[in-house]
Amino acid sequence: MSNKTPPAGKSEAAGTDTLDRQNTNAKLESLEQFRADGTGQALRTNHGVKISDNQNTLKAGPRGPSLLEDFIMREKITHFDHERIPERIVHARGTAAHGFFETYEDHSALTKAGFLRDPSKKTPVFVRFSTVQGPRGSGDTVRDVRGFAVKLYTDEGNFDLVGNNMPIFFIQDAIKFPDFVHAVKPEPHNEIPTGGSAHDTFWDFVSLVPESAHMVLWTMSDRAIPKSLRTMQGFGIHTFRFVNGEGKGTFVKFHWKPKFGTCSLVWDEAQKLAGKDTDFHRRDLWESIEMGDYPEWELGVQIVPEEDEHKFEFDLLDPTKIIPEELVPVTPLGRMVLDRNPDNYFAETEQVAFCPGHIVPGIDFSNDPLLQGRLFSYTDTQISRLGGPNFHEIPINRPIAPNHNGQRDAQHRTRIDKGRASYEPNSIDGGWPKETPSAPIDGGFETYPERVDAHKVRERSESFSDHFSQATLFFNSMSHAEKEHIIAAYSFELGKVEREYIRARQVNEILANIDLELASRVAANLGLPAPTKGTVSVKPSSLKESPALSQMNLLSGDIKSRKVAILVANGVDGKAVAALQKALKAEGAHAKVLGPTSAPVKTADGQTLAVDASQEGLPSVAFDAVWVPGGADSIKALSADGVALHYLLEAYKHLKAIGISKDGKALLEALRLKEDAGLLVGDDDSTIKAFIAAIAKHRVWDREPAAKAIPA
Ligand code: HDE
Repeated sequence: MSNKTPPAGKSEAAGTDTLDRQNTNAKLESLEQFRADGTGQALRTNHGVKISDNQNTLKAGPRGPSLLEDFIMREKITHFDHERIPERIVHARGTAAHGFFETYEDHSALTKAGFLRDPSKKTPVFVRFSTVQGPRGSGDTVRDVRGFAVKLYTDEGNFDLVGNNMPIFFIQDAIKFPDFVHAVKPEPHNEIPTGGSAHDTFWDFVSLVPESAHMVLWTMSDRAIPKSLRTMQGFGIHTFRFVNGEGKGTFVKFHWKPKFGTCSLVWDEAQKLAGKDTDFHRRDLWESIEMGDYPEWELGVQIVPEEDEHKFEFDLLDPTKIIPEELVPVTPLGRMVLDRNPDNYFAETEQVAFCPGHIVPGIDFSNDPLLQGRLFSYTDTQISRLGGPNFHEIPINRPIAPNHNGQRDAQHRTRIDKGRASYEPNSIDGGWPKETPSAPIDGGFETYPERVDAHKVRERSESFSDHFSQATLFFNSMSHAEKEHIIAAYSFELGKVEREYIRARQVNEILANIDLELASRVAANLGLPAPTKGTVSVKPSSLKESPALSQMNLLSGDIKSRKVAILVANGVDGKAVAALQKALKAEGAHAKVLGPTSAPVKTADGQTLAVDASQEGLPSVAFDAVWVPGGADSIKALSADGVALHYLLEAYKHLKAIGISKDGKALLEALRLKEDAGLLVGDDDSTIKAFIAAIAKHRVWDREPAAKAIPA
């Protein structure tokens, strides 16, 4: 053993980190070794032996018993036996994509986080979207919160922003999470319902826990049935803290705003889609990336200086409250683009492990008691889900920053650590790896030195006690149509609750404290007496409305990436089809020609027109709008075809834009549908223009009362 003093090592911050920054791309490339392609390769065992027969087990004679010595068969079956890992307890059903984040400018006045300082840098991201209640195989379009979890592989380590598509949560304290999840998950005796909250245990719990009132209202709103994953907002929910190079802290709330606008399905459409295309959301995400309609969001923050912490009517640490954007606008920081689909669902989407505790220098936590509990839960859950503490070595979880330390061994360790010293301090390995002092940039992580001077208590702060004023604010901020949907959603869900005392408690002790009109309308639908007053005195929010909460105000204004069905049959006007396709393409929308079957049709002038699918194969719920071009024979055929008639009726009921050639008036008459702002008859350019404008409005809301009167 040498007794010489080991050479003094350089500070890692000054040396290796600078180099690492330059080498980010090289590191990303080194991850390539984990992506495998079997093209041109021999079939081999996991240990590299070429296989000569993958059809037959080794047997004692062609009709004899199988032999235990068949290591090839045993390896294959053993691996198969263990293919599934425990699914996530919540957020089990998910889908994900790769992309990048880039900051618009240097935000170092706010934070020293490197990925928010250098506009020339593209930080790789992996984003997983999920539903919460249902298991892995459940439907995409159920009424539920959506997870919106972003892993940013920054040069300074991974930053996971593990949020949802709603800006608040059901409970205020982490200790209630298992209770909440047990209540919302399928009931224990029969494992029903799959993917929904319309059942007794959920409503029992939330009607007993008034802090859930605001979030339950959000889940009864259209936000819980998003049109697609790329038309959802995302939120970090908790108040976090930015810390700049001078050590100054600022409270922030994270927001993701989608480029394609924020919009939803209608309830009947969501329910039908759950059967017709269980994979509706994941398919849309996948296809939009394949087609080059890259989903994009703007990351922004609401900024609250520390000295303003107590200036609000609510507590910044209470996760059941928003900061209305009218009080603190969202400051844009940068943009995130998803431009690559995963290669392998299991290796990436299933094995990705998010943890709100994964932060980088420049970002820190607040004392939100829900966030504090989450910091424990996520690492713990990965240990059982991914089989041990080395889940950070799974390729999708690896940071691109180096991660040397003294942690060793345990199940599934893949790194072969060199050197003798797995402890710190050491002198044998030159003292490496060493601590990096905190610094204005590129320093080691240092927790924000918030002063804490208190008694140890199990208590809820008095400032967390208002559970209703922001729920009322949300309800008051909705458009007429959105309010009607909320009333319908409560009525639907509570209508499935078997115990009447639970329905009554939700109406009288929760809804009546939010809005009496809401409570009495729901009560009437349930056959309960209408409450005349609330059960608690609520100090109303001084803000009467927050327009930023209504999705009516959050559309993109264009029709990029929207999908239009063109219904055709033999004898269709081929030129009209081509003109519409051209006009839609110019707007970035996608048209699909749908025939009575998948076979091509003949146009009026004798040409062959290829169809993309049959009308039955791609139902109206898969589209944003429908167009019926002219051609007397085509119209005649469609008018006598129940599938085509149902197609139009359904699109009408789901408040979609519909364009019909003048030739097709008979179709409308047969269905007894009347022209309106989104049901347009004509063939000229101005009709096409009006059709495009109607699609951009997403739905024809004024049609809703008329649509309700039409048979389902
Ligand atoms: Fe989670 N949550 N959660 N959660 N959560 C999980 O972690 C938990 C909460 C969220 O795509 C689990 O890896 C506790 C709020 C998302 O992989 C688990 C509490 C928000 C995802 C867990 C909360 C979320 C999860 C299950 C209360 C919005 C999916 C599997 C203290 C800000 C991430 C897993 C992905 C997943 C625990 C509350 C969002 C069990 C204890 C609030 C998006 O660890």
